[in-house]
Amino acid sequence: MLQNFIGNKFVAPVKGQYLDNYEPATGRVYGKVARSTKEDVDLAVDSALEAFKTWKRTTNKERSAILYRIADLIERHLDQYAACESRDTGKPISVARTVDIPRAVDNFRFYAGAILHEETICLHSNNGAVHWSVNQPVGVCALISPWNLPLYLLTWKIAPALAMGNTCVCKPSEFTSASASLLCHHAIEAGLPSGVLNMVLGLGGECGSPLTTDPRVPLVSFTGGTATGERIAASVAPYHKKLSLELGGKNAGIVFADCDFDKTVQGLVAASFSNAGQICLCCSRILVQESIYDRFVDAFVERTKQVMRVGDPTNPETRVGSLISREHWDKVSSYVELAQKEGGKVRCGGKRPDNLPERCAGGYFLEPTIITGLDHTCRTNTEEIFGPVVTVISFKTEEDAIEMANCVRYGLACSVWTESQRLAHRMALEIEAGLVWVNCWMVRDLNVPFGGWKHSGVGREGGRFALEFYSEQKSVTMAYTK
Ligand code: TXE
Repeated sequence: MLQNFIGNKFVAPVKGQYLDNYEPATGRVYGKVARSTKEDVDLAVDSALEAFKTWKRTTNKERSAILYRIADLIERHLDQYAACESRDTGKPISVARTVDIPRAVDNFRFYAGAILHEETICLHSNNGAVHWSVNQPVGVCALISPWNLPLYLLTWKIAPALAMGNTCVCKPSEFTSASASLLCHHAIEAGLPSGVLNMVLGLGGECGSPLTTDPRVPLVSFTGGTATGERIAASVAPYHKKLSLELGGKNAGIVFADCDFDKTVQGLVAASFSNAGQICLCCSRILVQESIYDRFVDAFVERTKQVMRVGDPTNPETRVGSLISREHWDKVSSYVELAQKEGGKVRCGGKRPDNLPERCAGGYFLEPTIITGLDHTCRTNTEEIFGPVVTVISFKTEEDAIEMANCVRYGLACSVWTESQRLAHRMALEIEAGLVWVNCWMVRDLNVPFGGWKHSGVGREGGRFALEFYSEQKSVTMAYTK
């Protein structure tokens, strides 16, 4: 039974109600999650406000030491976290162990180190004054995260928020609250003072919404669907809060005829089907230059069938686990149907695998699906699907590729595959997206700004951009005394 975490204590929701927690790989309920309401949010914000009075006055060195200890504790319990994340999400245990949890550790270490080396502006100008700037904590932060990379995305927010001296109330996804709860145990063990980190569990409409609109909360950081992001932006607008939105994507992979063919096929199979396509950065449209289109499709289908083994997430050999929920499975599958109505041809996948082990008979699995024959402007090619479904489209010229890549309302990420540096440079500048990878995918450095253009988000996090977001900048000007 997962409870709320308020003032360093695990507490039952005020109304005593709970949600069923499903294991997506089996479709069975394996636990309960607190179903919180505004009353619980109020208690959590009270606690965070009280803690802010002292936490904001701690030194960077003190906060850094605690964040390093949290990182060490997650690392020490990596297997426990990985098992918990895999069970809650349906992702392969190998992915949780090598990607999700190590990246959560990195988030804490990165910001624990960054605040020890912070520099601000100080100017002795010739206008009779000295100017300096200071970054001060904002207050209580509302941190709302999704289900696809639960601990990784939540700690991506918690680490910089706490590092800068803020306190927080987190609302993990109702589908995946287990690793967040485990983190609370380790926050206590690491010596995090009471009330600095609070966790309210439950549904977005019932506790996420009162949290984001609480007037005592000056900052909201949200990662999730674009429609939810729109609702949050509208509801917090009257409060003039600091707002960061990391939303959906419809990312293109652009393959030019001069690419390193094998490396490109390999890279795009991973980009399309990692985490069953449930990463906002996954590639969902592959644009291939006409002269190598047929060869590419054949090789891409072949490699997908060969390496993307669907199966029980607890099996270390599994590469693709289940989708997050029955509803999400229905949504993703409905796009496979739509694609066919729109004239598309399913080249592989498109259905539940028929060789799953008995334990997974009721799980939400879908085979990696490749679709060809669609126009780049159809619904399948412009709406976010967020599952193991990718389309392959052919293009003639560089200008066509740019037009096709940019024709969607999203602008999160793109990958370009070519051996020509000049072409890669031109493409990098023409693509309307916050991240462009050339001859690679998902290679990340925490110093780099992260965020989307257009409907993919507002603001940037990562590196110093997150430190700026989680603080208020103040300029002080003091006249020289005569
Ligand atoms: O996300 P939601 P869902 C996309 C993907 C998916 C769609 C919906 O296309 O199919 O979004 O997924 C909380 N006020 N992505 O429904 O609803 C909610 O409880 C405050 C892309 O799971 O956006 C959860 O904690 N909070 C994405 C979080 O918001 C609210 C990752 C995200 O839920 C709220 C996941 C409200 N009114 C899905 N309503 C990415 N960018 O990586 C919900 N929440």
